[in-house]
Order: sequence, then C-alpha cells, then structure tokens
Amino acid sequence: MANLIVNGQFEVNNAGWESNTAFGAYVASSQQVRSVARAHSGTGSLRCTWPVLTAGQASWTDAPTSGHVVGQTYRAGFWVYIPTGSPDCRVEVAFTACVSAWSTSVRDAWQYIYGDYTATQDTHYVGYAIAGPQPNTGLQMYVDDVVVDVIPPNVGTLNASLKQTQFLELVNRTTWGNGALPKMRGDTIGHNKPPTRILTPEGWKSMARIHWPQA
Ligand SMILES: [Ca+2]
Repeated sequence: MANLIVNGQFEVNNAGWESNTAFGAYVASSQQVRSVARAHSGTGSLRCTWPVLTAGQASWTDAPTSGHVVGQTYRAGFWVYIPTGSPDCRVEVAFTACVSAWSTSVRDAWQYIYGDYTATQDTHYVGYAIAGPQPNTGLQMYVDDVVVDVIPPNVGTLNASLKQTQFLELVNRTTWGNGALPKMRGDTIGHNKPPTRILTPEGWKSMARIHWPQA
C-alpha cells in the first residue's frame, strides 16, 4: 500500500494542510507553515502555532486525506517535535473513531505518535490536536514524515482466513509501522532483500516465510 498522505514530508511547501473548526469542535490554529528550523527528514517540517485556549477548548491541524477503503483499518503516524513550553498533542481523525494517547512528556526532541482507525468513507481528516487551557501565545510544534497506511497484518494471527492481498502486502512491505524494519531470525527484511518466498497453498499467488524473534 502507499502512503495516503500526499504531502507528509514538507520538503517543498505545506500544501494540503489546514486548520478548521470541524463544525465547532475546535478553535482553528492560527498558522501552519513549512519551516526549515528543524526537520525529521530532509530539510523541512510543518510548524503549527497554536491559539490561546481556555478549558474545554481544543485546536487541531489536519490534512483532508482521500483514498481510504471503507472497512479497512489504518494507522496515522506523525513525527512530532514539541518545544519546551508547548503542550502535549495527540492524533485525531474526523468522521471515524480515532483519538490516540497524548504524547509523552518528551520535549525538544522528535517523537513518534500514532492513532489507528477504521475507514468509514473515502476521505477522512487526519490531524493532531491539543486541548486547553493554554495560557500563553506563540505555542508552537513541528510535524514531519506523516504516514497513513494500512496496518500490517498481525503475523501471530495468520491463518486460513488471511486474504491473498494481505499476504502480498506483507511480502512487498519495506517499512513497518514507525519506520523500523522487522527483524528476521538470521535475516532482515530490506529494500533489496525481501522475505523468502516458498511454495504456496493452492489459490494463493504469493507467500512469505517469516520467523519472528522470540519475545
Ligand atoms: Ca521533512
């Protein structure tokens, strides 16, 4: 599968990203711009300047994201950089149930946060949010390397119900969740070194032999 986020690396501009009230649920953030002050990849990231919030208010920045398959489960992952003095954030997705845990107390360093959700329509608004009260002005945070993709199948539950397309996804996948490559016993999946293919059951076109490391 491909990343449904069209502009998640911010190497050119901030196209596709916005802030809105989501029918009154949020206070629109005041500014989202491409910044070269810091980056998780390349030289650019998205800098959001949060509005002043009172208790009970929230604000978010989001990307209207199309191409979902209804009923498919997705993971929206963000690398976020929260400077000292700025609030925790979390992943939120509109028009479906998705609210991640709040980011940890990490400050002045990149951290990965994500939320999982099941698509209910073609377009979902994928974003990150903060909650009030926030007493100061100029509160900022940075985002980079945003990915929305199907969640890799849980190998621990592979069984006869597994669909062919899921297996092909497993074979073809070169990055995993937060970007780390899954470790193989005696091997590592890599761009130039796919998992071993073995003879497949009748009706299946492809299959991967995968040995997960012992916990
Ligand atoms: Ca970048």
